[in-house]
Amino acid sequence: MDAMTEDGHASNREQVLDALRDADKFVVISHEHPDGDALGSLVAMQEILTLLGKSSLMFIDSGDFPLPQEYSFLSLDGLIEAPPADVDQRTIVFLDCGNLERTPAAAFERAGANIINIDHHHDNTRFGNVNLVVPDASCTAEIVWDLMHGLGVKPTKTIAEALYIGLITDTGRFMYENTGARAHVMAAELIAAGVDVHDIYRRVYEDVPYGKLALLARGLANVERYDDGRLAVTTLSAEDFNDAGAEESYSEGVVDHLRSVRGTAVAALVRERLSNGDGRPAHKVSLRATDERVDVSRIAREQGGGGHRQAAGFDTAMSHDDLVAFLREQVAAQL
Ligand SMILES: [Mn+2]
Repeated sequence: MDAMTEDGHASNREQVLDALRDADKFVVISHEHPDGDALGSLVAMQEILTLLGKSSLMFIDSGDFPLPQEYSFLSLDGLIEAPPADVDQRTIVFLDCGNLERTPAAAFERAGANIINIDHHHDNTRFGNVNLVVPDASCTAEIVWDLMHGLGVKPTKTIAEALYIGLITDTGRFMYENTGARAHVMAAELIAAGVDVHDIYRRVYEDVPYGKLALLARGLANVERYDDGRLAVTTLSAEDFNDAGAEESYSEGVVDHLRSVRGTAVAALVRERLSNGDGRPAHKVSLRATDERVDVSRIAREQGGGGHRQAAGFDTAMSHDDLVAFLREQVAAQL
């Protein structure tokens, strides 16, 4: 890749390419509540390995279904929802996972596991046997795209569409700070390989179920602003989801409406978990930074979460008042 700002990046890339070439059996896996980059990277890597003649399976936890409807058209060939019987013989490829806590993959953490870790989160814990962490990459799909070239694979339409979805969703359609010339070069190549830009736009950003709009209306109605608007917080309760007829994934994007407001330094969405009562905290907090002095991944890490400087998240059992007090304190400390 052009961006080699990290020590050892080139040798890590070669190590990962060797590991992908040498093994014959894989499981590809990503984080819980997979977003466009997680799913795009998974589907693309699955197809790349399959084209190389490897036996590859793609793991998505059964609890993550139904997938967000905007990605439901992606091909899920090779999907498994539980670890396969021969998991011990397979190399595990983690994509877009900053740490092992953000994956439903406890079953894959075992002694002697051979793990390849491919990611762009700057706070990645380097949990793999081989790690390719490229914080300058706009998305994990961009790293997969680079590896695809290294492996001599030509993008099929499936690969091109999957990588393009990772690219547009993680760059906010080429508008976020992480968007560089490389993202546009990648887009140009994927379009040449068969991506129908308008068709993907319609599938991912239009064709919105009404429940998503109804949930957004609630999210906008519940906004609270603190400290002259520097912190904007909105809340979606289980009742809001129910009243709106919304699925859990429909809250994706709500927080971005708050971030766009003048004077906002940090926007937060606090949503109640609808699924899995397996002892996890009841609320999930998504953070977005608008002020470049603020690193929201630092705030998330204080609570055991993680992410990027401008987008991060964590789970919490705090009361609403305690949570707001915590966020105000953390934002003030960084401004
Ligand atoms: Mn990503």
